[in-house]
Amino acid sequence: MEELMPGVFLFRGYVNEEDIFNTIVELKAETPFRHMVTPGGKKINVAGFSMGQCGWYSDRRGYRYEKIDPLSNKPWPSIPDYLTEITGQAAAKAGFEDFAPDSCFINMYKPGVRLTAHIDQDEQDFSQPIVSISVGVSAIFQIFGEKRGGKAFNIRLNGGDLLIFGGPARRLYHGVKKLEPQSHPLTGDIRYNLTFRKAL
Ligand code: MD6
Ligand code: FE
Repeated sequence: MEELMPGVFLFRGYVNEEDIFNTIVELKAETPFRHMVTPGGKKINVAGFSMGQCGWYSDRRGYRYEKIDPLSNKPWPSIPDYLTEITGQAAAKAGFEDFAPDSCFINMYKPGVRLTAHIDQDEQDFSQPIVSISVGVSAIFQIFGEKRGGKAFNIRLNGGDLLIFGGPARRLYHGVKKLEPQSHPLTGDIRYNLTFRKAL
């Protein structure tokens, strides 16, 4: 574990990508990746869906956590126990003792897709970190600071890496640079990122 800046902890090659890739393949058959829209009506370029007791959702009505998937009218699939364990253990090593995620958002990136700078602030308790796991091709994760622009702190996230974003970093602007075309033995040219949260 490396602390890259206060509240940002990187665990290189911490997870088994194959297990997580298999989980994603199972889940996406039931709960498809979808492009949501912002409250302003813009299509979000990164496709995603959730697991857990609630899922992050965005449409014309705003950003929020939904207990029922508005697309299927069914609850989100549950978070597999092995992922609750891995993320809880890593969080504890970084000093977040009682992290128990109730939601995980799964993002899918194709080449050319980027995630614009944002703050994750739809959760109830900002003393709880977000734990991120990357699978597939690598991407550059950028941390900007308290404002959207300016010079970023760049972190290359590879498949298998786990990142903790908490404490003083929890509400900093961050994003993901445009995905470069690359090839990965499990995922082809795709990157997945899973962000585990305590939302409620
Ligand atoms: C991604 N991650 O890595 C997007 N947010 O694809 C995030 O937006 C993120 O990695 C909060 C905390 C950790 C993250
Ligand atoms: Fe985020």
